[in-house]
Amino acid sequence: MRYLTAGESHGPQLTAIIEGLPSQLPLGKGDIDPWLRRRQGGYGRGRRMVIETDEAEILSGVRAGRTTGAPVTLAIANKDHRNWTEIMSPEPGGEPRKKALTDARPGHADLTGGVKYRHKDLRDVLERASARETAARVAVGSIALKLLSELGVEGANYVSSLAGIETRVPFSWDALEAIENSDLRTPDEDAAAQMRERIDQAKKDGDTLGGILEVRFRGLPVGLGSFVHYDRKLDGKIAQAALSVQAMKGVEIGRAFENAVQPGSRVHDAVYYREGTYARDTNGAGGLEAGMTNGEELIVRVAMKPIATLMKPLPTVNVVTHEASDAARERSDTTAVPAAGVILQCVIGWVLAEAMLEKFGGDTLPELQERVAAARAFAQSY
Ligand code: EPS
Repeated sequence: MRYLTAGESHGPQLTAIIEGLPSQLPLGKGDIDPWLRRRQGGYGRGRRMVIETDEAEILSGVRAGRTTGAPVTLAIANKDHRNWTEIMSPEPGGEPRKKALTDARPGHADLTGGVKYRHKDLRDVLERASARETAARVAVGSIALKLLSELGVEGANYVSSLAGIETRVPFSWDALEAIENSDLRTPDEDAAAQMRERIDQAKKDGDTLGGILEVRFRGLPVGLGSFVHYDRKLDGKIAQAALSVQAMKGVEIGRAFENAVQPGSRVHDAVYYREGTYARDTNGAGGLEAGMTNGEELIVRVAMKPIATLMKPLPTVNVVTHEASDAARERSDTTAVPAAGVILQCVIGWVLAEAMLEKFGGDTLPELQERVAAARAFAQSY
């Protein structure tokens, strides 16, 4: 299974093509659009989210509510494009360009992307580097999540901390509704209130805020991924997917950073055999051992840096005049931490769905379901 995305932040649309999805997967807009809506949400988002009401158009690969096995094409229109038709036109245009960006924002792709692709209008960089692209990846990932749910796998995401303010209520699968109803994607209302205050202050200060997201999956069969070769290790693939999301800078699987300061006797999860099956009382490994799922809950934590566009800009250099200047101010978000958890669940969901297909194969959903059920039965009786 593979996919490509294309499209600029203020171009006409974002497009994705998925190839290799099994046939007979029940699929419709109703499986995708709620995820796009979730991605747009969260306290601290900017005005672009008021303009857009993201929804996916399914242009191929699905008939009568089921995948056919052919490539699936998805399109998400950028409503804001109507304000940018001339600026984003592929036709040769006049110089100087309107809305040209020359004051590179520290922390964004601007300067390095400009050098690499030899652009002096850094809009040619930022239009694709923008986190708007994650709308396409969420649409794709939502299909992976649908496939996983048909195979008995459920996911969750929540804000573990924002600007150092921690969610103190321990995660529980019963809290999914509370997380969903929270504009900070946390079940801890006291923490949410503090986070809101902190975001309001940052907005006043022209500043931005990062945080830590936690993504979980339960119901994964034993043995997705492999230890036999470096490029088949599932932890490596998950880390790649997480860090490929704009602004993500660190990945932790299970209690990795805490475990690094403890002796092995306090780190590894002892194994027992109870009621005819293997059991563990702890999950410090976060569901992965030697690059394979071990049947425990998958727990991935990801650090997001604050967004690089600051309304009170940092010093930079104008790439045309080479004179000192203030970094460009573009419309942006004070924080997108709550949305980031949604995106991460989708991109990690994709990696898991891919791993399912790699292990179990099959052209159709029923074949996959039979094989996953057989693997679960085997793991029980092993
Ligand atoms: C985003 C769309 C963008 C930004 C943001 C995320 O829209 P615009 O640039 O028109 O405001 O709000 O992108 C960034 C934070 C970034 O650094 O590029 C979206 O759809 O998520």
